[in-house]
Amino acid sequence: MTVSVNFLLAMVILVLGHGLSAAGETWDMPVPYGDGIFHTVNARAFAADVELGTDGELTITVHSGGSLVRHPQIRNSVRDGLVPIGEVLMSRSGNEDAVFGLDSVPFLATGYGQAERLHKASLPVIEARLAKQGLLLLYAVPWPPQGIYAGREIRTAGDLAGMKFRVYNPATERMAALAGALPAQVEAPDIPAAFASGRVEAMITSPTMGVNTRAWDYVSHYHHTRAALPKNMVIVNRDAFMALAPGVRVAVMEAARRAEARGWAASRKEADGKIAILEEHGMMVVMPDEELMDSFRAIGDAMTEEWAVRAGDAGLGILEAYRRQ
Ligand code: PCA
Repeated sequence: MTVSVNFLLAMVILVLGHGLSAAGETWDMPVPYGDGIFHTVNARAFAADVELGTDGELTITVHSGGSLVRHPQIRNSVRDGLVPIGEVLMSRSGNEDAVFGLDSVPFLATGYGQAERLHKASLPVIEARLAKQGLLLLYAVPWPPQGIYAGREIRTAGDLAGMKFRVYNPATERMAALAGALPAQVEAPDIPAAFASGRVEAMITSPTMGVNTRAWDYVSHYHHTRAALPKNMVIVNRDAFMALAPGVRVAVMEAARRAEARGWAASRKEADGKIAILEEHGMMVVMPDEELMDSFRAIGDAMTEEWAVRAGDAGLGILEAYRRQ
């Protein structure tokens, strides 16, 4: 009898003790893109790693597709501590600070090797600018190279003139404007509706996003221009991060390191398979000839110069470091 009372007591303590450790902190993590997108899959794997690595002391709940916070508000929500952590497209903030827009300057870095070097060259400045806003960078992962979707074949950038063109950051807006197109900022979850309503008729984005939004329902041609590899970044509110126990912080950083490696590897694998899916759905996939590339490179060169002027000395330092590597 005594034994069984003790046993029961032990069970109660065990359950309570487990309850206490399981009742660690929970963080909401808004991410802008949908569940099928590899960035979101990676964010969920990151959250699972954190859960495991902290023994349940920190649980991160990923809210996809802008469901908790819409993309335009995610950065400020993390900065202001409304949510502790979130994912954003780094180059959305390119108007506020040119350095955030560097990875989207067209034709500056068009492959993964270049994108990696550009990221490394810009990382110290990016981290310093984020720190000024009370933000820490946990990891950053590029989208696959950006191509152009349209309802007919584009032979030169000038063919975009007059087209209502979906853009997603200041750099794509500028690129569209320089080509004579009519840029319209449309958030990713709204792309199908924007095409369906005629608000836009062409866009620049990755093969990933083309498949995710069923581009074949609205346009016929995909041009694999590989204009840039814009990155998503996962940022955390520094005060929220510093409030975590030291061991939890270490586990979060380790999960972030793994997420970055996993994300780059996943991104590298995306384009070929997604382009094949576009083709399977009847889209014409255009590998650009020199004329098309030259016309876009001219826009890219102009934008690189504009970027350097806006980014000042820090920007020149980054470009030099990038070109030196
Ligand atoms: N997808 C995001 C940004 C770049 C990309 O490939 C988008 O289209 O919104």
